[in-house]
Amino acid sequence: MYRLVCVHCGENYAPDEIIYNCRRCGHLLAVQYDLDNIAVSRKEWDKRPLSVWRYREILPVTIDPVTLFEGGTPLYHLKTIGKELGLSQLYAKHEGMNPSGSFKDRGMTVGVSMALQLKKTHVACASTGNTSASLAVYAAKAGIPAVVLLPAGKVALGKVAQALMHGANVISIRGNFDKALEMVHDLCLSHGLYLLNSVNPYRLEGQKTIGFEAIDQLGGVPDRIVLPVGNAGNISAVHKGLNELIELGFIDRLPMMTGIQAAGSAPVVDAIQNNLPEVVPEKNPETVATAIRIGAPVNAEKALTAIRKTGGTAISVTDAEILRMQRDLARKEGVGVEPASAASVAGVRRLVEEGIIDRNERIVCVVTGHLLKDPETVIKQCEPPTEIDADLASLCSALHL
Ligand code: AN7
Repeated sequence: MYRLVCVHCGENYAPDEIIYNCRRCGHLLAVQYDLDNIAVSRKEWDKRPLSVWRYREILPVTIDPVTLFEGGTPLYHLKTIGKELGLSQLYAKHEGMNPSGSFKDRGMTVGVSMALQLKKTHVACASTGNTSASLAVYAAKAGIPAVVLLPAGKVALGKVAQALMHGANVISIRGNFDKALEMVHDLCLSHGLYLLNSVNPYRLEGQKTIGFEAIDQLGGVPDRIVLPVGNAGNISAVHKGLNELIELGFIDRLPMMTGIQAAGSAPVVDAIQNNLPEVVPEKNPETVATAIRIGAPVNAEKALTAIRKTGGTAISVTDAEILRMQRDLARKEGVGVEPASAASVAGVRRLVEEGIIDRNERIVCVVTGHLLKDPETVIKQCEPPTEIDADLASLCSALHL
């Protein structure tokens, strides 16, 4: 009931072909469903638990999926930060509440299931951290080996810990993420491993369910969805999914897709702000938000379309703005996220200040990963615990009582 279609030239491929780029023009492929002939009903969906698999009719997996109960993440109303910004309808979808602590699990439950469906025996990815953690988790669940390539010294501690503990073969390369992706892509083509970066069209199918869930939780389409952008897979996936809901007649408009990047790593923002036809890669991306330290986003073409077609925008925020919002989310809302995730809400603050966001908008920020992913960046921002002798007098004195 689906096929693979080149996002650029429209060339078709069979769903069981192991292919990541169009043979005719080299661009990426997307999954296209025969939506007229798929029996889906919103009523049926509403009966199922909120999760990636609620939407299984428009996912490519036909076998029993490799699942750890991903999705169904909370949508929090950010009352305090919203009030400060004059936004009464500001929400955060906390993707850090997924099994491995990031939104990547939505992609990996589908991607690793597809690896088994396509009879692949080995999986691989390059990663700024979360993709590797998630792949390690789902490969463990599936019982197949995983190879992950990381940029040496630039991956947050929690993510490396996960990739190692869940048993992936973890390789650190002396180079950045963009180089690691190039290498793992070559490895997969030459040695037959199944590539599970966002060039894999099936993985992104899982990620599109973030948008579906947000609409189901809100009871309607938000005016704007704001996402941190690295490789630009997630913003593209959410947009693709919402277009499918339009085609199915389940919704009648799209939210303004809004992408936020870190100032030292912002090629998509440059392309949007300067109205460029395509993204010019940033050779030396740098930011405290290591998850989105990506200079050559492979899904940029789709992301530019998503932003432009929906009247959205893309802006960058500085590391200081990101860290300030990470602290505000933690202390004013009880929402613990990693720096890249705080970028989406920091971007909203900036867009409000610049007068680009209308205060009546209903806004969903996707906060992509959990606070515990990057404990080192957290500890650096906080005062150390007060150490005292183990007696009540010392305790009272430490508490100024
Ligand atoms: C927390 O793990 O690219 O724009 O290799 O970990 O879809 O790339 C992570 C990306 C946002 C950006 N927030 O999403 C990887 C990786 C967090 C992330 C992004 C990432 P895309």
